[in-house]
Amino acid sequence: MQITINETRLISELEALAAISELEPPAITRIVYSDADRRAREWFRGLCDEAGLSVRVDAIGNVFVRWEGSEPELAAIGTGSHIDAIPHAGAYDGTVGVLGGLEAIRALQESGMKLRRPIELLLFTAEEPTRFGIGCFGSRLLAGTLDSGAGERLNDPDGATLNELRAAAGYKGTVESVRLPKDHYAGFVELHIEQGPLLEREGIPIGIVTNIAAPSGLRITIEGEGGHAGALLMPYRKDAFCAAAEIVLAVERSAKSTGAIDTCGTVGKCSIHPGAVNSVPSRVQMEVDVRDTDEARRDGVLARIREACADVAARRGVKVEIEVVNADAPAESSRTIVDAISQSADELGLPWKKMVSRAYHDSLFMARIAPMAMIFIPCRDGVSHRPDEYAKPEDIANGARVLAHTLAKLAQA
Ligand code: HGY
Ligand code: MN
Ligand code: MN
Repeated sequence: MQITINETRLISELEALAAISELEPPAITRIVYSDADRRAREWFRGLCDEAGLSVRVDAIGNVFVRWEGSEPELAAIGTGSHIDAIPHAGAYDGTVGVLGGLEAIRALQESGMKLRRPIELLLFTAEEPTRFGIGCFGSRLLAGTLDSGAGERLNDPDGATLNELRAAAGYKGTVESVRLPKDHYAGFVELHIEQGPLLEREGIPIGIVTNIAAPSGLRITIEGEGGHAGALLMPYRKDAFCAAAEIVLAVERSAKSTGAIDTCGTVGKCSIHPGAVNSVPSRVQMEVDVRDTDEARRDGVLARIREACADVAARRGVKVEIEVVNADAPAESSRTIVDAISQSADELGLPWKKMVSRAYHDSLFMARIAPMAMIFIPCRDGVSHRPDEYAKPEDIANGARVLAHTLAKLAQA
């Protein structure tokens, strides 16, 4: 049976979704539980209703779009990704996996195929860490790797808790009810842009992810002593931002010190108190992102950052507090699913290569409860998390084709 992806429909839907943003296109901002997030989800729900698919929404907003199989009691095959976007991001991170997944299911429906297993498309709530400081809390709660106390413990920069914000967005039920049983999915496949330059550089249209790197996040608070920028003389200062500057460089130095290309360290967020040009900074809060394909090597970097913080605190007479926001294990893809993807790409005459994902994805947590693998497509210059993020229509359509064939294989197994 012929599985036909409707490229025009898929691209026009990606463009329509890109227009639902807090910012003027091409910049996309779509933060979880924001008005743009709500409008995007309503729009997406309309597409699922048009396709005659059943939709379930859980207590934190994860959306499950189900196409029943001929044996509905069998564990489903899952696919999906996210539509939330960090500030000033692009139109393809996550959305290609959600709308590409919907297109794959519609193509399978239209092919007349009858598959044994149900197929479930997930729209995960909050893959990005923007609002609550931790990425993937939707898939973490589904997989049971985040305890349900997170409902009260996680709060946004304004102090609103996850429970308050999910209730305000209309999601009912307990956070405990989000967790899926371990055997809910027989397999999970996510389609995503590479967010790196390799596929485009090598002219290969399909990447098959064999490993997802181990992410970690730290929140570092530095308490010094503030004062007047003119009257507090240099020898008597405990400048929190100067201490922070040394720690930022220590993060970079620690990441580079492993000598491995897979080790990364970034300080992407920093706030200074009181934040006046003529006032010595008394408090700084920073968020640190450290990741590596090798968990032990990543933990070595975290240990060196802790040592550097203790040294800066002693030398500068400031207090440094470190909170570990997350320190997750890496994930290995399932050989069965990797083979199903490579066979599908071969059937379609599409060259492919196996590769590591240095970005984390909801698949990292779905791997805790199901055999998992990911399909990557090229993105221009490897750019992502920027308004000029771009993927070519034929690459997007090819990704959806490989996904549709892979889902069909797995749903017949
Ligand atoms: O940060 C990441 O790796 C993902 O894009 N949220
Ligand atoms: Mn992202
Ligand atoms: Mn993503």
